[in-house]
Amino acid sequence: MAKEPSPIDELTIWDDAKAMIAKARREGVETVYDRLDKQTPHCKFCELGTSCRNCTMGPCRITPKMPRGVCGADADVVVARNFGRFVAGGAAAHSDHGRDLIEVLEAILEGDAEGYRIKDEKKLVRIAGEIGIKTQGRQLRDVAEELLERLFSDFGSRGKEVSFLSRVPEVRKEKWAKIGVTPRGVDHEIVEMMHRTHMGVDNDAPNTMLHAARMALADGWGGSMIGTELSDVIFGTPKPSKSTANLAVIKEDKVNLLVHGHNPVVSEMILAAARDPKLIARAKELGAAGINIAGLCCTGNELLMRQGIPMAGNHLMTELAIITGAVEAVVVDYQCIMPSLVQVSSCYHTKFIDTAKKARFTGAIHYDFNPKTAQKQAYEIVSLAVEAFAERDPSRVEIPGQPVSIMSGFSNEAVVEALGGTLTPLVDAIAQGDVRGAVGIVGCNNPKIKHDSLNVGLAKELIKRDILVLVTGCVSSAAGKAGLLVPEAIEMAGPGLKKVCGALGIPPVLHYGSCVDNSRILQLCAALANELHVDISDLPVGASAPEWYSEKAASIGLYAVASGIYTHLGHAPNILGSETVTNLAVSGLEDLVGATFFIESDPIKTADMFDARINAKRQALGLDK
Ligand code: CUV
Ligand code: SF4
Repeated sequence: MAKEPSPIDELTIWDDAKAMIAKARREGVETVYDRLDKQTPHCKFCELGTSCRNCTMGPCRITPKMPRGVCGADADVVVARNFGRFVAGGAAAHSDHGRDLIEVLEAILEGDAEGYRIKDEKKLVRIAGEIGIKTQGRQLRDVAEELLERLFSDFGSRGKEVSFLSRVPEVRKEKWAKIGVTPRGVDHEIVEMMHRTHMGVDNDAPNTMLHAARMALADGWGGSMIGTELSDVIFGTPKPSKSTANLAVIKEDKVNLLVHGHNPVVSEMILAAARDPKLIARAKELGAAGINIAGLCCTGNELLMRQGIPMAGNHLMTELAIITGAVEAVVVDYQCIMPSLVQVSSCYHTKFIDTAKKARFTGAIHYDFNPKTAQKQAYEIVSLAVEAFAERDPSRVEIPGQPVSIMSGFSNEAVVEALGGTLTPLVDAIAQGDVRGAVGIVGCNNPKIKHDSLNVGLAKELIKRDILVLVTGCVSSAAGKAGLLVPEAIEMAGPGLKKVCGALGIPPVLHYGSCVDNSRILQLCAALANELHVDISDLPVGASAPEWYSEKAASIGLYAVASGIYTHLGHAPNILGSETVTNLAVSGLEDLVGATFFIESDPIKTADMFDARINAKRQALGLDK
């Protein structure tokens, strides 16, 4: 007998989402929620992390009655290996994205990337200098070429440490060296993890876990940081700007093209093509008022941060956006793109277009996007979207609600500028207690958790307590829709935060970018620690991924902890089958790196935990008596 579908009110906090889930049910379109119902209950062994498929003597399941796999591996070894490979997936995803940006920079320097250029030359020179490249009296091109070589070599296996460790406080680097987690090279650490987790290699759970930390650090201070910094160099460093969010940014009278994925290399070109007068004229010929580019997930964040495009929604809104019936095309690059979007698109007139050789979707229109031909390809893609407008069925269009205003574009450069050129005013505000501390709320949605309930619940609870919130990834759309990303949101904040943000004209929740841009938060923490001559773990800061789902989020969480940042997860990763691994994550790491994970599903209790931690750190710094 088929199960009753879950009541819509329990699935999401948003009216726009509820309206589209109801429409999907009426129209018989399957969504993530239907599939979750079918997959529930999940495999208990996999949930606990105690199933192993690493060789064909197995697969093995570990239980009290069968405490060892065929090879002899116990629950600790199996759980640690599984977690190690899980984090490897995330570190690889961010870092391969980072490498793609180096390749675009290379193509620009070789004159092979029409349409792309170095937009922020000053930043290129600055970051080159930061990693020890001589910049004075040299041509931009020479500096850029050396930077390119250095960043490529950060992926390799000859280095002693990735370049951007130059930003890390010395005390932190000493801690890493002492426990052997200094990240040497991005690919090096990821490959070594695959090696260690082969049968018969690393059979000591804590040892595997430490390597997972090292690999995550190679992501945060390596692959992701390269992704962020080169995106700024090529497409411009974000500055505060206004935009809008939620499904109502999709316009009934326009050609709507949604960009989805993570890498701005494709979507920036799509946006440029959408401004082509010929394409706009053609759209008008077909009866549309124009061409509207809106964002989903992190590609959306990248374009929102730099170009101010509106944000249609986060991870759990991606299917629902198409269900409006008003989307002519979804153009994707890679990561977090549910393969179901091909099926959902086929229920409407929507063209689903993939653009990366390494991320193809059966049933999609494929473009082998590359810097050399990007301009022409982007033109063709937007043209496909425009022509699809003629196929739209107006009787199936329903766009719920009204867009909400948001403010975005808070790079560290922009924040420092807003503060008058240095971080000192922020340090002073923290010292005086107006800003008691800061927490980065990051990561995804997960259909197991009421959509955005924790993301929004936690942000609101923290700003009430004068804790500044920085958001990235899918939490940013959530915060935006909740009205937290505008200066007026200070009305929801505590008195101290209200005073400081009010004076600066900024929101109490700052949109810091996409998932790779969590590296901006790392950099900020390092800069604050350096300014105060302390370690990152001494700062009154925290991180949280309330509704995370992805391997990437696990890597982010782990590099945050390994960098000394106390980190919350709304639900546990699949490690609970090992007491050793679980205890290490939630307490043992404190002694090693000065921070741990904590797992909590209630936003108020989570805020209490951050509060207590921030108080303790403030006292230790002598800020509060
Ligand atoms: Ni990279 S990783 S669901 S889009 S934040 Fe969004 Fe952000 Fe998680 Fe994915
Ligand atoms: Fe089983 Fe060991 Fe093979 Fe894993 S590696 S499947 S535990 S025999």
